[in-house]
Amino acid sequence: MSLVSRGFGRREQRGDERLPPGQYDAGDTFPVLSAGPTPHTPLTEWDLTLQGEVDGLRRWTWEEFRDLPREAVSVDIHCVTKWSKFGTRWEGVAVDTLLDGVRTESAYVLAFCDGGYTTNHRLSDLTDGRAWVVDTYDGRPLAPEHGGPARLLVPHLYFWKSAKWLRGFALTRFNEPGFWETFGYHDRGDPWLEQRYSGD
Ligand SMILES: Nc1nc2c(c(=O)[nH]1)N[C@H]1C(S)=C(S)[C@@H](COP(=O)(O)O)O[C@H]1N2
Ligand SMILES: [Mo]
Repeated sequence: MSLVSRGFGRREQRGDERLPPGQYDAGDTFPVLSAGPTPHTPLTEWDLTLQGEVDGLRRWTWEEFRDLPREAVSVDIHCVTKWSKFGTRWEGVAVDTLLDGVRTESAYVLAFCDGGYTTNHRLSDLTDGRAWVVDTYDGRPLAPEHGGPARLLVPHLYFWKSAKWLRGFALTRFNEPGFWETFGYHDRGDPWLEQRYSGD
């Protein structure tokens, strides 16, 4: 077996059990990856809605959203372009809190955003304390380029599943691929199973 590092000019961090296969530690950097321009929706026009196959539309204005029970989370994040970032600190509202009292037959969710980006999820990936709508990063209001005023955070899946500039969720009975999922990325995107592209 060769001891020569494969490293494509990047530090390889073997042996760090926080790194999913094929990923590297981005350290203190926090790359910005956006498919289009950064939207700047005024908070007075912002709302978050839960729609689709639900027993009734739910809608929160910015102030109502800010009054919901909040949680602080510290999580590792993993981008499909292979950087990972450890111990990122966020605050926001658990998706469980938004779904409290909602009756639905849906097993799928399409997250939608200002700017038109979408990403699909199994509802089960957003519940049981595994997903949040976050509006602060590292103790400060979430910067627009990273998805402010609020973004979805689903740290157990590749980071394209964490929709920036989130405006709501459409609950759907059938799975509808989102933006990157229609361009050949994996439907679920579990970094530990290295589900980067459809077929992985
Ligand atoms: N609305 C929206 N959300 C998005 C994206 C985007 O282009 N638009 N890019 C996704 C991708 S591919 C990644 S890796 C992360 C990047 O988040 P960051 O820019 O905060 O690092 O946001 C995801 N969420
Ligand atoms: Mo990404």
